[in-house]
Amino acid sequence: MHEHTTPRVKEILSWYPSDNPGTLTNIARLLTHGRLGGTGKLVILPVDQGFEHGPARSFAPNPPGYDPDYHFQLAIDAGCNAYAAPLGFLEAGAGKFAGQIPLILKLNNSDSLSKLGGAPCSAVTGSVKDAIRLGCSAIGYTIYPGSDARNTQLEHLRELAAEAKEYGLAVVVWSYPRGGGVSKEGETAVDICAYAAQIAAQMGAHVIKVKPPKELVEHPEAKKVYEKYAIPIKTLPDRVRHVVQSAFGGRRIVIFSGGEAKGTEDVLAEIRGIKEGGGFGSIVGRNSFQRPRAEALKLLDAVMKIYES
Ligand code: FBP
Repeated sequence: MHEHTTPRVKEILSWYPSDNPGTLTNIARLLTHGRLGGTGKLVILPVDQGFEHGPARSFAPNPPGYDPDYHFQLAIDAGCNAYAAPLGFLEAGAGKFAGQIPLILKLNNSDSLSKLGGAPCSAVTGSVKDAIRLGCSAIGYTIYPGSDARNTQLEHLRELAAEAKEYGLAVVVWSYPRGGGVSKEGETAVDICAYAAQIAAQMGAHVIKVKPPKELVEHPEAKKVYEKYAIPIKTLPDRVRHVVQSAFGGRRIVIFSGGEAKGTEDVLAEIRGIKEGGGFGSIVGRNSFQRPRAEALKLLDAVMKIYES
C-alpha cells in the first residue's frame, strides 16, 4: 500500500464506486500527493488568471509569475496536491516537471475581453487527449450556473467528463454561479453556492470547487425553506457545512477558492472557517502567486498547517 493511501483516502475513493480503476487511481493521486497527502484534504494551485483576468492584472504584482515554470516550482515546493492551468501553461512545463506534481488541465477558459452579458460561457480550449498527452491526473472545467448559456456549457461538460472518465482521468468542476439568473451579490449567496455544488455533483464531478458562501439567501423560494427548517448559515463553518452537505451529503470532494489577493490574516481566518465546516480544502491562486515567492511559501505552509491540524 502506498504510505499515503490511508483509511480516509480509501473511504473517499469508496464514494466513487462506478469509476474505473484509472480514474480511481487519479483521484488517489490528488489525495495522496504533497504535504496533505493521506489526510483527505487538498490544497491546489490554480493559475488560469492570465487567461481569465489578463497578464498584468495577474502577474504584475509578482513578475516572476509571467514565467510558467515559476508556478510549477511554487506548487511543488509548497507541497500542493496538484497544479491546475490552461493548455499553454501546462505545455510549457509538463515535460520539465514530469512526475513531480499531479496536473489538472483546465479544458475551458473565458477572458475578460468579450462581453457575454447574461450568457457567460467559457470556450473549450483543450481536449481530453491533451490532458493524457501531458500526463495530467484530471481535467478541469468551469460552469457558470445561472448563465443563459447553461445548455451549451453543461452539454460540453457532459461530453468531456464522459471522455475523461473513459480514459481513466478524474473530473474537477469549478462551479461559479453568474449570468442572467443571479444577482451580482447572489453569486456567493449560500443557497446559490450550495446549488452550484449540487449541479456540479449531478454532472459527475469528482472534485467540486466553489467560492466561500456568504450569509445571504438569494432565491425567495429557497429563503422560505432555509427559514422553515432553520438551516444554520450565520457563520462561515455553518455555511461550508451546508454546501458540503449539498454535494451528496458530504460524499463529494468540495474545495473552496481563495479569491482576490488579501491580507494574510484574512486568508487564514477564512481557511479556518472552511476547515471547521468540513471543507475538503482550498484552491488558492492569486493569494499565492501574487505574493513574493518566500511569502507565498509561508502562507501556503500556514494554510496546510490548518488543514493538517
Ligand atoms: P483565485 O484563488 O485567484 O481566486 O483562483 C481561483 C479561481 O477559480 C481561478 O482558477 C480562476 O481564474 C479565478 O478563480 C476565477 O475567478 P473569477 O472568474 O471570479 O474572476
